[in-house]
Amino acid sequence: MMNNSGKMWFLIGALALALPFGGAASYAADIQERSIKLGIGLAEDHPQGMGIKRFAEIVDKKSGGKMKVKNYFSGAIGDDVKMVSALQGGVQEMTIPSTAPLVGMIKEFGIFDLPFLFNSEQEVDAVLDGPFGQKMLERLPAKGLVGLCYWENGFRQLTNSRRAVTKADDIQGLKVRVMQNPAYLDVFNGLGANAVPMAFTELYTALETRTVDGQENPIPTIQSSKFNEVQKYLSLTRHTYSPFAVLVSKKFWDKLSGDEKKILQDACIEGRDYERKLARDGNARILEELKNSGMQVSEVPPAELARMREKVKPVVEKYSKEFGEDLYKELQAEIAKARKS
Ligand code: TK8
Repeated sequence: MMNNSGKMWFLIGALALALPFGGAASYAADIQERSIKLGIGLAEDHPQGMGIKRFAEIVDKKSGGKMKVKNYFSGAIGDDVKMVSALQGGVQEMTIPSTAPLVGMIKEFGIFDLPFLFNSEQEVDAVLDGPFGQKMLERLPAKGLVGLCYWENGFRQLTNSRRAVTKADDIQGLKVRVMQNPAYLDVFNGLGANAVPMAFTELYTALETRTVDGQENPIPTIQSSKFNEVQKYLSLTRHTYSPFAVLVSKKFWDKLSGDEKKILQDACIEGRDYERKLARDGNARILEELKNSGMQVSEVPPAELARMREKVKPVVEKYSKEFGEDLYKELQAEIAKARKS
């Protein structure tokens, strides 16, 4: 039994613990000790890597130090596909893959891989952060995953070790690694490449040993994965925009209280704004650094981009049907709305 002064000290002690971490609100909240393993494919100095460090700090702070996020970088605990299945199995709590590797499981996510959909980041944000993006995330729980929000991988650019690609025909015959889904494969074959699907974790070696000639990824990824060491030519094609989906294991999510869920949800949004800003503010500087490191950077004239678009038209038609014509129309309508505003 506690006496009165014991009770008082107990209360003061509890308050002293709660106050530095946001005061009365977190004192009242239903938060338990949680440990969250979060793995990504990219390196620590990529905006995504810095984003997950920030995410961990936010979760720590909001939970009064109870929820701990432990980060793993550079595919240290598996590639995207492997980590997604670890989430489904409940042996890993979080990962943030590009949406493309999810397509084997939820084919509709392939809609984001259709080339030349988005023109600007403003359109991207409007669609992903709006009802369309949300609707896509709602497909995840049926597969044992919960999607919190979208971060930025970015507009993808083509690199290779053989020749400067400045026109559509230059892609002809290049062996290009693509993300692991059939739409991506067909798009690059449609552009004239020999497309080779491969996990991102194997890509550096494949480029180094010239198992493939090229690959395509956003500028920050090309740098943080050091592809400039093994790729001479970079073409500014912006052919697709890759979102990152912030995923939580549903098995883990279902154990969380409302307060704990809200912490992760809010931290996803704060982390997103931070990560997107880093990626976007860094693009021009990183491109300069890539040039200075010896990469030859080529612009691709609008007329040639239009030819590329023309070449892949049949692929887009085929897959927009496969992913659902209504879904595709809805996406187009959302983009058109964003374009006007
Ligand atoms: C990182 C991947 C990567 C993606 C790819 O895990 O596979 O090319 O762009 O960033 O998600």
